[in-house]
Amino acid sequence: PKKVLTYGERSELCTHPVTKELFKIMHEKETNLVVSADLKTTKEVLQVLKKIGPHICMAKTHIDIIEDYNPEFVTQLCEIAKKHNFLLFEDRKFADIGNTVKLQYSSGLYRISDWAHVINAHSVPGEGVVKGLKEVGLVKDRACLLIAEMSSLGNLATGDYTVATIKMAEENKDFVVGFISQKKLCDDPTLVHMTPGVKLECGKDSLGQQYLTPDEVIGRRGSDIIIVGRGIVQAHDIVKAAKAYQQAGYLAYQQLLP
Ligand code: 5FU
Repeated sequence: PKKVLTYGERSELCTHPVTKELFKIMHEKETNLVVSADLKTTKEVLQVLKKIGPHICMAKTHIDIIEDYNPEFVTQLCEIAKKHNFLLFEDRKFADIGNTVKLQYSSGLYRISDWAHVINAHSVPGEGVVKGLKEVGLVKDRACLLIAEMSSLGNLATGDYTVATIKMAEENKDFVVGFISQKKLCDDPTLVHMTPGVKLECGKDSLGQQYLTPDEVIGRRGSDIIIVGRGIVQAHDIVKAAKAYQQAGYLAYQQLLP
C-alpha cells in the first residue's frame, strides 16, 4: 500500500500556489474543515467566520444568497480570512460555454475572480468551461475544482462522467487543483479532494442532501477535506460545533498516517 503523505509533505510537492498554501494551512492549523457559510446577510456571514476562523482552512460561500451584498463585505471577508489564515472558495458551480463563464467569473455584481482563491465548475460543458475560467484565473493565481461527484440523491455525476472529469482535471493542472467528490478519485497527492454532505451523524435532509460522517469521508473514503454547512451554522453553539468537526476530521486524518 502507498504511504499516506502528511499535509506538510503534500504542500511541498504542490506547484500551484493555492494548494501549496492550502496544505500548509491545514498542516499548521491542524484542520481539514471547510465551513459552508450559507447565510442570507453579510452580518451573519462575517460573524460566523470571525468566530470559527481559527478552526477552518477555508470558507465556502454562495455569494448570490446574500441579500445585502456590497463590495465592502468582500473587503471585510478578505480581512477576516487574512487574520485567521484561511482561504476563500466561492461555490459558483460554473456550467456554461467558455466565453460566458469567463464573463461570469470576472464581471457582474460579484467580480468573483477578484477575491475567491478557489472556484468550482461542472465538467458538463466540456473542456471549454475550464479554458474560459483559466483565461481569467491563471494570471491571478486562482484555482478551480471540478465537480466530479455530488452528494445529492439521484445525481447524474457518476460512472463515465466522473472518469471524464478526472481526465479533464489531470490535463489542466495549471488551474484545476482538485475535485468536489464523495471519495478519493485519483492518487496524485497534489490534487485535493473536497467533500460536501458531511454531518457528525449520517442521514439526509428533505431535499435530497445525503450526509456522511467525517470519519467515513476522511478515514474510509480517502477524501482530504470535509465541507460542513448546516452542521455548524445551524448549531446552537457554532464554535463548539466547529471544534467538534475540526477534531473529528483531523483525528480521522491522523489515524491514516504511518
Ligand atoms: F457540489 C456540492 C454537492 O455535491 N453537495 C453540496 O452539498 C455542493 N454542495 C454544497 O455544500 C451545497 O451547495 C451547500 O452549500 C453545502 C452543503 O451544505 P450542508 O448544509 O452541509 O448540507
